[in-house]
Amino acid sequence: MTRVSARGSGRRTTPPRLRAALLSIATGVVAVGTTVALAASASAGTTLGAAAAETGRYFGAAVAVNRLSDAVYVGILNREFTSVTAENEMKWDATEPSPNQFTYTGGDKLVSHAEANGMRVRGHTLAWHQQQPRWTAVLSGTALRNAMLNHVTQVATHYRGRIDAWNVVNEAFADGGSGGRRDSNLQRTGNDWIEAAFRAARAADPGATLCYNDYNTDGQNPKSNAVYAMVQDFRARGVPIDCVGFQSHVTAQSPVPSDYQANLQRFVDLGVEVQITELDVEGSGSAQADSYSRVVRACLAISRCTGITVSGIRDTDSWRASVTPLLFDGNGNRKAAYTSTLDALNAGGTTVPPTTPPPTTTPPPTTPPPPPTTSPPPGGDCAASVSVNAWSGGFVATVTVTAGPAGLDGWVVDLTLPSGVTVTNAWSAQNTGTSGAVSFRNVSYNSAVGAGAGTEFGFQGTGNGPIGTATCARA
Ligand code: 9MR
Repeated sequence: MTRVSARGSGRRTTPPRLRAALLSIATGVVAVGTTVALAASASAGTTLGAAAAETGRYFGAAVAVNRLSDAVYVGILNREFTSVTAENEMKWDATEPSPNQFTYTGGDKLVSHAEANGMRVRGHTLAWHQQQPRWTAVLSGTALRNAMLNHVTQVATHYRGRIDAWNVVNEAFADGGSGGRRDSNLQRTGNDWIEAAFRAARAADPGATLCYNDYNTDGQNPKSNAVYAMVQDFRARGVPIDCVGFQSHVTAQSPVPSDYQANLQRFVDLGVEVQITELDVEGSGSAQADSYSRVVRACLAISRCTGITVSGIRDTDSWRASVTPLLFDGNGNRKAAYTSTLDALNAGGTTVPPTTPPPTTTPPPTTPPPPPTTSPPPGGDCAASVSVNAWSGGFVATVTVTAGPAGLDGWVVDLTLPSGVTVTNAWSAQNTGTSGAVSFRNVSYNSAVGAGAGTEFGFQGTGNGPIGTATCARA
């Protein structure tokens, strides 16, 4: 394992190449003094990645796997960048084209390329209203919630230990002045879907920095205020969020706001780190160069702004190619924006605080998934049947409560979990206890169940089953 880190601040450590650059700078300072230290900095700062490393930051790019066969593209990537973000390869449509059938071909190639070249990986993205597979379109309610949580868990588990930061949830807030959530199929599963996704991601990969990522949040405005309120609430309630990603798509209509830095700072003051995640700037020449420089300087002024990612390499690689938003032209030549970015990185700033080692974690067990368990059919007040979707080290359980002939107005389901199994998250029921004897009580909307009818709730956990038999009683 090459990386370790503390909760909430660069949870994994620096990859080998970056670490070597940092070490050589530190050694220069200690052993030989200022002159040599400057020489080491000057030499280290001839690329974006090395210049950012001088202050402990990464400099990354969104990468499309199908371009890894382009020698010019790969040459720039390997020379300049110390982090990669999957442009599309880790999205829901790419990784789970059919329900519970996962394909990691593109994402795995990207991670392997990054690891072979000492780069970090930003995972993008686990839960988003766009780029979902077709099959989610017919789902809603508990079924969609379960599918989302299973997706988060499976993908984060697959990449556990190899992802520096995950964009767990992407673009969940509405544009404009409403200051509220975006309406989406995920939002309609209940307002708590975002925290459920973060809890699932933490359980699946405890070492990854977990980020909420959005656009049009670059200054203080109704949208960023709404994200701010969510982060404040999550931190107060212990929902596992470590980071906020600011996409920073700069256009003529949406220039770098004057309070860009102050806005980053107020999020840092909530206890999260911030990252610039999809930076690109419409335009050309000195105006474009100046905008890049302003964003970089703002990040470097904030010690817990831990890295910057641009949303591609050459202008022609961009999803907005027509507005030439990137640092290299279509031929791979450095633009004025490249020089201003490099200069801003080399001008220095705050240093990202050092990280501390994570708690020791036990390796994931490898026993087979537990079978579904069922309680006796309803003869009395109610019955509970459990179906389990398990993988090595974790599971999602869906429980159906079926009312007996008299119907129900309140119910409780009891389970005794085997040693090593812990409930991390429940939905459509309130749990008491997380291990051993655990009870799940109805929430307000599903207390009443008609005679012979059923209602569903679910929970997610770590460890390996069997889960045990569920019993249901009138509450
Ligand atoms: O760069 C991505 C592009 O290749 C895709 O066609 C596009 C489809 O939505 O998504 C682009 O990236 C998006 C990113 O994942 C999230 N922020 C906005 C970007 C544009 O939608």
